Amino acid sequence: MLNRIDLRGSSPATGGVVDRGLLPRAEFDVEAALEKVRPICDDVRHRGTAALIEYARRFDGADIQRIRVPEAALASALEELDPAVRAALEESIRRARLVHRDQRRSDSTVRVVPGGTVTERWVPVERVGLYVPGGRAVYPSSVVMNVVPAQEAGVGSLAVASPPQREHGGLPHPTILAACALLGVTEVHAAGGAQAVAMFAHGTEECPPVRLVTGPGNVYVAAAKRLLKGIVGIDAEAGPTEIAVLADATAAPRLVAADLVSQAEHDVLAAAVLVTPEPALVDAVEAELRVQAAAAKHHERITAALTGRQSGAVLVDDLDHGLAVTDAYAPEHLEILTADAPALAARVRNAGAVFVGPWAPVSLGDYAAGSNHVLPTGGCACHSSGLSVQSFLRGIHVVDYDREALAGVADHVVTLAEAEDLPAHGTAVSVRFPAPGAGPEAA
Ligand code: HSO
Ligand code: ZN
Repeated sequence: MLNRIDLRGSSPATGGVVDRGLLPRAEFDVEAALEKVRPICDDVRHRGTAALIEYARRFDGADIQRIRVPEAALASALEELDPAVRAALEESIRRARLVHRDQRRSDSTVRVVPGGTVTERWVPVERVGLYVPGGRAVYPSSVVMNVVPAQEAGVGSLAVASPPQREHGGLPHPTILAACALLGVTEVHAAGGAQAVAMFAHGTEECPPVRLVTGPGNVYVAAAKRLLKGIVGIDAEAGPTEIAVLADATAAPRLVAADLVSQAEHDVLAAAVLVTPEPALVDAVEAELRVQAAAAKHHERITAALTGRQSGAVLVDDLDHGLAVTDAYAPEHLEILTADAPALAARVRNAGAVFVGPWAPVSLGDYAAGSNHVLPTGGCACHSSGLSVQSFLRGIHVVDYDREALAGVADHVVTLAEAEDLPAHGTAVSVRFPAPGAGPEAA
C-alpha cells in the first residue's frame, strides 16, 4: 500500500546525505490556481457584497441576500448544538486557552547606555480575519485553533468567514456557528474560498478590511493569500496535512497504522510517512493499514492518500538516520514512537509539532491537547511555526535616547553613514551638536 523508499546506506553518520528529492511530498500547485483566483479577487474588490452573493450561488449553490450572518443565527446554532459536542469544544477551548495564554509576551526594556533605552512593545494586530473551511471539511476545531490565540493576543476586532451551505439555508455550517458563539465571536460572514480572502483583504459594505488573514483552506484559498499578501498579512499557505511517524521495534503496528490512517482521512493529497530502521515493522504496519483502511468510513479517500506519491515507508539505517530524514522532510506533524521517545523528541529540529510516545497521537493535538493544530506544511516547518499568540502580535521598538546618550555614539553614526555614502544620515545627528565632533558641552 505504502510506497517503499529504501535510504539505507545514506546516513550522514557514515558520510551520506539525505536527499530531500527522494522523500515523498504532495504536489500542491498554488501557482496554477493564481490565474483562476485573480479575476474573483478583483471582482470582490470592485463589487463587494454583490460579487460575494453571486459566488455563493455559483460555487456553493446557495441563494443568499446578505453575507453577514445575523447574531441570532449564532445564538440559535449554539442552542441546538449537541451537548456532548458542546462539552468537548468547551474542554478544547479551555486547554487551548491555558497553553496560548502562557505564550503572551511582556514588553521589555534594555538600557543600552545611561540615558539610552530600547523598549520592545508587543502590540496586537487591530483586526483579523479567520478563514474556516466548509464543504467536505467542517472543522469547528479549527475555529478554536484560530480564535483562541487571536483573543489571547488581545486582537480587538475579529471576523470569521466560512462558506455558505445550501442545506443550511445559506449559512455556514451550524457547528461552525456554534463554535463561534461559544468563543464569543459575533462577526461571521458566509463566504468561502478565494472570495472570502478577498473580502477580508479589500473589505466590503458588510465587512471592513482586516490587517491579517489566518486559517487553513484549499488551493484556491492559498492562491488568494499569495495574491493578496502585502495588501493584507497572512499566516501561511496551508497545504494538505502531513503525518510522519519515526518508529522502532517497540512501536505497536496497530497504533502506527491508526495514526497514519487518521491524517490520511483528511484529503486524497494528505501525506502519511513512516520512517523506521525496522523492515519487519513496515510489513506489520502495511498489514494493519490494509485492514484499517478497508474498515474506515472514508476508505476511498484514505486509500488514495496512503497510496499516493506523497505517502510512503522510508527505511533508514538507525534512529539517528531516521531523525536526519524527518528533519530533512520537516513534517507538519511528527510522532516519535521509539524506546526513549522524549530523548529523541528533544533532538528534533524541523517539525510543526512533535508528539511523544504512544499516548500522544496527532488526533489528540487536533482537538484537545491544548496545542495548536494550524501548523506549517510542505516542508515550511524548517522556517516557520504554527499559529500562536505571536502570530497576532507585532513587536515595536521604542528608542528613547537623551542628549548625552546620543552624543556618546554620534561619531559612530556619522562614520557608518559616510561608509554607506549616506552623509545626510550623519548630518541628522551632527546637526544636533553645533560644534562638529564636539560633545554635549559644546552645544
Ligand atoms: N490535522 C489537521 C487539523 C484537524 N484535524 C482538524 C481534525 N480536525 C491539520 O493539522
Ligand atoms: Zn487531523
